[in-house]
Amino acid sequence: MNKRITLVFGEIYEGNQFKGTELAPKIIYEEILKPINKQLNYKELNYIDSGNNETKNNIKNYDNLLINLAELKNNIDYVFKAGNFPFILGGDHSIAYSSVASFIENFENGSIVWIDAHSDINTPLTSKSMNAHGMPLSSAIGVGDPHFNKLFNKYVKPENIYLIGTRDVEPEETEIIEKYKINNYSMEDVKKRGLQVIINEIIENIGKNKSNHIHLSVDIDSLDPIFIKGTGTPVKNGFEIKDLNDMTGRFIETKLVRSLDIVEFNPLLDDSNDSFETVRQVVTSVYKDLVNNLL
Ligand SMILES: [Mn+2]
Repeated sequence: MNKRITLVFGEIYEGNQFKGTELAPKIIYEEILKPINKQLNYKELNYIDSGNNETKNNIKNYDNLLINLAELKNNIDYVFKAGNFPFILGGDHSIAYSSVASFIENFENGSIVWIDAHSDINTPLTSKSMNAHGMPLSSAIGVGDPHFNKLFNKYVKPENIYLIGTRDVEPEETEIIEKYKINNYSMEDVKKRGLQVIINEIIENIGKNKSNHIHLSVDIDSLDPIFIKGTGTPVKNGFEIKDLNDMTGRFIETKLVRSLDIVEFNPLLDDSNDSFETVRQVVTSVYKDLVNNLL
């Protein structure tokens, strides 16, 4: 098979409250992926830029975000059309409007595995912060902001969404999760039932729903803040790095993963460089698993 990974940069910060996440894609590319790629002696790694357009109207970044997310989606569409694997480097989690929209257009009945401390399913009616990175999943199922919904030509079936590691979910989000029967495996569930049991159950359910395709969205704030200070909305009681790497590995081994995001690393909030080391471990693990299993 001649499939190859194409990196898609989502240089976007407008979905969250801090500048900085727009810097992560280039840092991850230069400092982490280029060296691994050399080590693996793997084909040349291509990338496409998106998200650094000038702001016209910065009111809650609405217009600017829509322009940048549309560009990012086009770039991901292009990677799929070329028969390649889009590996999307955020950016804040708003980049997932684009990655999920493109994925679901390409893969009918696809599943979304969302590893995150938050459920990111607020709507403009429920959100307190009005930051778009807390809302992509509401648009993915067609109940979010009407203009952001329009990024989607098709919506994701709510029963095909799997949240893992949640521990900061607002009551209004819980209502949406319950109303639409979204699968929510909280951190409490993970601790009670065990991570492997939950991963097995998700993989089994994806099979039962005859969904042969997965988009994996990895928010770095799923990790415990001990490992990742360099992120805008850390929440305690998160995953160990090893657990996150095991988890992404298990999903990638199914060979059903068609696209993948890594989001919310903010180099400007990383005062000790420890967070960068964490990101290096996570990105390296994911990249090696992709190269070994999919290509
Ligand atoms: Mn998130």
